[in-house]
Amino acid sequence: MTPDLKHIGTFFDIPGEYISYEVIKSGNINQTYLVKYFRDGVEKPYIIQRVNTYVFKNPEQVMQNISAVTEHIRAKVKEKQGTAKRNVLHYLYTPDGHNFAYDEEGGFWRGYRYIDDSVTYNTVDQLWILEEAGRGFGEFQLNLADFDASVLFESIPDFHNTRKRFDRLFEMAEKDPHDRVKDVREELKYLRERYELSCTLCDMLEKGELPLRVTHNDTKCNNVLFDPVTKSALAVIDLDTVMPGLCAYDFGDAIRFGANNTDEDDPNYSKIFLDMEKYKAFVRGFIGTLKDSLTPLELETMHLGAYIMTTELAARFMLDYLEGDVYFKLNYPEHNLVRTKAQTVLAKDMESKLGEMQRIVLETAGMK
Ligand code: GN1
Ligand code: MG
Repeated sequence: MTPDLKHIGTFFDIPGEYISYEVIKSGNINQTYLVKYFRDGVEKPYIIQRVNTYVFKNPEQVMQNISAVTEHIRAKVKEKQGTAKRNVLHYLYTPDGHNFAYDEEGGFWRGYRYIDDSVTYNTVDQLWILEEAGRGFGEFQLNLADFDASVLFESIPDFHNTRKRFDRLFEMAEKDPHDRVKDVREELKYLRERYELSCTLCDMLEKGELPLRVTHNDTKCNNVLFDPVTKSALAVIDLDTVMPGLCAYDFGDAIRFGANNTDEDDPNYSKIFLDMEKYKAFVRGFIGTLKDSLTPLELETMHLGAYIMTTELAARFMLDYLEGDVYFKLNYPEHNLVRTKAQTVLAKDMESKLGEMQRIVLETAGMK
């Protein structure tokens, strides 16, 4: 069912004449639309999103986080470059000053101006894109290094608490409400065997061995906007999950997604492996940018973030499959099953490469 986007646009008083919309397919949680208006003789594109309030229970808090983080980055970039016009998003405001609006059915909407001529890359086969995405996410973290994390709400509690994620999965596997455990026996066994390894980073965080930073927490490379001409990263988007977290989670999720040889949900499992050239390219950009701001232990454990983000997501996809597909959007009925298997295959491949992965990070940081 398609909502009336022309009507939604009126909540934000978008100037000009409504022309059309198209559905943006990427993203597993929110519904995203590219909406076009005609103004001053040209087409003006906007992104309009309906936020998934099953996932984000308190969407107004999410918008407060986004606004605080966006303004902080805007000021930082302006200080450095004189202008931040194309480096942060401009959210749409309602006449009464909110950066969100509810529709008549209670749906939660927000929007922003599309940054002119910016592009994203969904699958990455060119190494410069990965390196530049790494630099973009690295800069993002540097820009937030002095941000007061205490003003942030936890938009999804325990988002990367791997231990809790696994515990929830194992509980659901006991209940098996949809009789689906039989489809994931092998993957479940693997995750059980790797439970302690997967909890390494969250245990170190709990013991205070790793510092909590303000992190993005969902660092797919299609969350970086690029300038197609200069080929540089312009802005980091999808700030719904900006929260205190570990640097290794941002590093790891980006590797999990971007350095996979294929799509994260490729049903052709034989194509799935960690491409070490892609890995190196992202490390150059990300670690190259952040190395002086990280502790030796963060650098020594960074590579584990990639493995852990992969087993954690395998556990999350599996949990959703066992629970009856309530969280992630599906393109077909077995989508969560395929995603679970694909992430498990990737984790197994990474496991065999952990030594080399660590060596590359340390070498790039000048520690070897
Ligand atoms: C979800 O919707 P999207 O693509 O931004 C999910 C991430 C997962 C990702 C897997 C809030 O992100 O954590 O890594 O799918 N976001 C949330 O593709 O759960
Ligand atoms: Mg996201």
